[in-house]
Amino acid sequence: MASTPRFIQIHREDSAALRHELAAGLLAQPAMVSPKFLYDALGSRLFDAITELPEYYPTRTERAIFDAHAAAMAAQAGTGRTLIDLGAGSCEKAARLFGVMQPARYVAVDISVDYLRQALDSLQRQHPHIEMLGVGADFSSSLALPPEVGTGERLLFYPGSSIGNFTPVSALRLLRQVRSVGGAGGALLIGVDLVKDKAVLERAYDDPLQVTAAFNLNLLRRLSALLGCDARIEDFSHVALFNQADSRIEMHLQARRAVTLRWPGGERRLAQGERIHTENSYKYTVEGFDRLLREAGFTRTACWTDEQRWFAVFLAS
Ligand code: AVI
Repeated sequence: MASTPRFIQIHREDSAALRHELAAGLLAQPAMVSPKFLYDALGSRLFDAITELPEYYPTRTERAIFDAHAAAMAAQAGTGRTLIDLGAGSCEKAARLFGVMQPARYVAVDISVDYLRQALDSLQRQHPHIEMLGVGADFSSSLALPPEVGTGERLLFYPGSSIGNFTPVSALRLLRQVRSVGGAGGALLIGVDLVKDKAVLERAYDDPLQVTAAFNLNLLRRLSALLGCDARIEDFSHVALFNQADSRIEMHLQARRAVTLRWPGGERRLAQGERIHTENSYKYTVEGFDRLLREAGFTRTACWTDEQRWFAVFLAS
């Protein structure tokens, strides 16, 4: 019987590479910064606050789908698997499934094991019969898991529609890697946000309380800290819009006046109204995402949605 989780840190942050990536993005036309920079300690807290907002429907809608259909999902996926939680964070979403899924082993993957330690320690006390492993890995560029994950049948879990933050080409690449990491008999349980009314979408990403604005603007603090430039929050405003042609919500930071960002070795001038593109959140149709899963090599799929068809959970094997 396991009593303490194990932790393995694979990913090491390379600050020179991060600075290089940030500078290259700022110098691009149009300027962009990867959404991964949104998640420092404050950014992660602001994102947690977003998930509590009435306008941000994805979190509660996905939770309702799991509450209504977890037993059916477990019946199809099979119990006693190794549950691999991609981007586990607080591990809360996976923990809610332990009762029905009865995993033999739980592997929580996040960029840093430090985020996982507390959550996994307390989860282990509540579920001493489940072997637990924390893996610090950045799977956004490539998904590789250490041998300690073991040889049990794998169920990969990727909730929250985080797949929407990848371009469809990168999403396909990640899904192919998930299929290969799952191995023979592997399966994937994934949450996907669906296309809906533009007004509903835009309100979810531009809430009246301005929590999403703070989440986006906080990126400027990260920029200043990592790159050593003096990006002033009051010089920018939050913009969120639904790009119908590409089926994605886009977040931008728009210069309120002409701004020059200077850092050691470079500078970027932004005219008034010019934008830094900070995030895409792709919205799929059920048919479109099913096609993507099949293109990635999954052959059997099942899908559950809420009554309004705002969000979908797919099980693919
Ligand atoms: C993490 N990800 C799925 C969120 C989304 O909806 O794309 C990030 C987010 N950005 C603004 N609000 C929430």
